[in-house]
Amino acid sequence: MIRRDFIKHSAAALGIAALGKYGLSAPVMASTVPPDTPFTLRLPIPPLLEKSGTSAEVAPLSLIVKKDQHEFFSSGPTETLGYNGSFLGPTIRVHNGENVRIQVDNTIDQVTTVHWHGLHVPARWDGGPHQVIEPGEIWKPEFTINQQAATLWYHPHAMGLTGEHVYRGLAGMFIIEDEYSQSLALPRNYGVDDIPLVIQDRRFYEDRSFAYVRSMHDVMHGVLGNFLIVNGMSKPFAEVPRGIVRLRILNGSNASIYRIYLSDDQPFQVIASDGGFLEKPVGLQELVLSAGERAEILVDFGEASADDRLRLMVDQYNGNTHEAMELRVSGDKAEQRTLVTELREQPQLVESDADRTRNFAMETMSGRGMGMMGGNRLSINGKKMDMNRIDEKIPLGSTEIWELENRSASMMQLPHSMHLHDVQFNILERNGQPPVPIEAGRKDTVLLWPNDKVRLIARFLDYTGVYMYHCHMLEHEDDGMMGQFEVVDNNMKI
Ligand SMILES: [Cu+2]
Repeated sequence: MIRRDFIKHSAAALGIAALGKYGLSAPVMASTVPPDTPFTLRLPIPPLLEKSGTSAEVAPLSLIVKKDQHEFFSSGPTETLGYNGSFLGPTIRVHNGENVRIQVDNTIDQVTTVHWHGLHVPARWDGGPHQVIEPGEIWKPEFTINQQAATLWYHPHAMGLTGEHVYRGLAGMFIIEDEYSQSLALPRNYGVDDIPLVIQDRRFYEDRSFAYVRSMHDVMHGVLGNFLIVNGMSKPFAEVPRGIVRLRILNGSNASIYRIYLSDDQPFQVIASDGGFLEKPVGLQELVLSAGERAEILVDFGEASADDRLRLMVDQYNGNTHEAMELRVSGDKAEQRTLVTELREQPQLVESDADRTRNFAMETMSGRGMGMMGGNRLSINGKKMDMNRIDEKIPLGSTEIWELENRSASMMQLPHSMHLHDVQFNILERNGQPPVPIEAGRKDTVLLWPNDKVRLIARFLDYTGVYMYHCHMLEHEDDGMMGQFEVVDNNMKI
């Protein structure tokens, strides 16, 4: 079902691309830099950043936002941004219940923020557009991890700058473990049989600089690239042991929707979605992730012989197919040799839990007489983001159904990827049908193809304050496809 949708909408996207070329402003044509020999360089594994030592005064986890240079091509470097390193950032790993202190030093000459995508934290530490870190300033968030094991991530969220900052390299993984996740028979040797994969696409000019330009075409379709990179490298290889290997996959692209599969259509098991484990593994041969979504999968190399090679394949929704990386079986035996059958009970919120329903129309045209070249192209409920406007007030402790609708004008059929801060939600329905198994777990980001309707349900607990909801196609977000909800404690009013 997902594949059919992907192919159908891919075809539509090719149609749009043609329309974009002639009907709207032309995209910037980045040249094709000749690729280096594929599968000769080892997949970089982001270093772990975690609490060390047990002394009373443990140093905060340090993230330094900096300008740097990174080699995507052997012919020379590209100007980039990174956290601590030259591109992307370390993998932050924490344990549920842990008190986490972080220090973010902004050493670049623009404002930035750090948003913990998928993390349930007080609004003042959420790292949205209100928690600006000025150039030269330091931000010191501190919060207690208050949720189950999951693969989350972090990235900037400054007003109007998110897309550019992520594109230049600011993003990293954020892994939560808990006692339950550590009791499961799952691979957990980071970088060996538990491998983080940040998948992104980029386009470059001939001088190897990023072609990050927001033409009108790019705002509408997102800045898509013809180069696929995994952990900041084009076509790397990774050695995997003979046995069960866990891949934590993040679609960290600005806007691309990916169909991810293995060469020879080798089956795999999906064990986790955005916010934690599924109840049971789901056997699949392909997976669709929109920008911001994550999945954990298990691949069984138990029957493989040393030197067997498998490719991780990624189709972009605009039609490109990539051999993203090579998985090369080593002589080592994996610690984990068998697949699990049960993962974790995940209580679901149901329709009757809801206190109220809200409606959100993700619109491409405002429908208020704006022409094709008009200003208000992308909006939610006809409104563009306004930092000084609270769009929804939500009583603390309440449970709400949010009905999302991708209401695209017939001339401009665009997908969207809706992300809610603060909560993990359950999908009640997609187009009147119950969610497919991999969408039935905890989610914080959901893909809406043109004209899709998704009903989700979430409970707003623990923290008051202002949070964002927005399209995670970052050029849509930066164009204003974002709103603010404030969780309010009515009992505190006199
Ligand atoms: Cu969008």
